[in-house]
Amino acid sequence: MENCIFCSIIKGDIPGDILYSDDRVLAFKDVNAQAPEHFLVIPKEHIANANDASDEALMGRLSITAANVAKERGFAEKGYRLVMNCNEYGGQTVSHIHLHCLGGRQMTWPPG
Ligand code: DGP
Repeated sequence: MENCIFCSIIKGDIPGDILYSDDRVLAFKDVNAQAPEHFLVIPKEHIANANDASDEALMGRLSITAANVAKERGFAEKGYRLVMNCNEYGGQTVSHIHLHCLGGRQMTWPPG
């Protein structure tokens, strides 16, 4: 989609620190890391947010990819947090659905 920063990363028009890529999803480091480990997993098709998601296999692929990348990077055993923000109250700032994976430190609850 035009003017979508994550679509531009998928196309290679702007650089991303890519951790994993396959036919349907891409994982890359978050530019504004909130933890020692912080990456995003996105679908390669443009879906704005969780309200627009309907492909169960694709949504599952996002989670499984996050777990696999966390394992590869060596922080899965200690644990991590998966977060998907949706729209204004969820704090979503980029309108291309993405799953955050945060790890490498103790997380707290409740989230802000
Ligand atoms: P959210 O607030 O849930 O919409 O998270 C969007 C995240 O995307 C935020 O943590 C920062 C990250 N981000 C925004 N622009 C870029 C970019 O150009 N490159 C990368 N790698 N991450 C970005």
